[in-house]
Amino acid sequence: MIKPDGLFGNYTDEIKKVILESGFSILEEMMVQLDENYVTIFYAEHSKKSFFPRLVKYMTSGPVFVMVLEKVNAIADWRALIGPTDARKAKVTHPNSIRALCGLDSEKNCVHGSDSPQSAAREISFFFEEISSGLERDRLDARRCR
Ligand code: DGI
Repeated sequence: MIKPDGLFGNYTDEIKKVILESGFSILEEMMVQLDENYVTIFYAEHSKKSFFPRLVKYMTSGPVFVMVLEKVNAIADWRALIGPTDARKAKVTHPNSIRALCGLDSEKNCVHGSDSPQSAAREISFFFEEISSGLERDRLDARRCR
């Protein structure tokens, strides 16, 4: 996922280029504006943390761009490519990582990556089944209202 700061900074094309040059295929992609409810579901594991209200504000501050990436060892390789959670640390320890390129700190870190096959399955289904069927419903409702 490219987070709102990645989109605001116009990093999408550059990140997609890195993705393809690193041997990933992009199977699905979608731009979506998250709301508080969606962020609370997506980041349920962090919902009791002190930084959660800031995380919700940030993740709802603009659209996100979500992709399904495919590659042998995709999860570990993508996590290595994005670098550590704190972009300030990434700039020192992983200067070629995506978070070093476009992230700011441990909150505004530009990109997300699933951390296990289980979370990848959950997150792919969340975006490309639950959210996209909701968007399709909204689109059909809007057409019916015209
Ligand atoms: O899987 P990661 O995104 O690398 O890291 P994570 O699952 O530990 O945290 C998820 C997101 O929550 C992270 O990308 C940004 C936010 N976050 C994590 N730790 C902090 C944080 N935000 C703030 N403000 N402070 C933190 O310490």
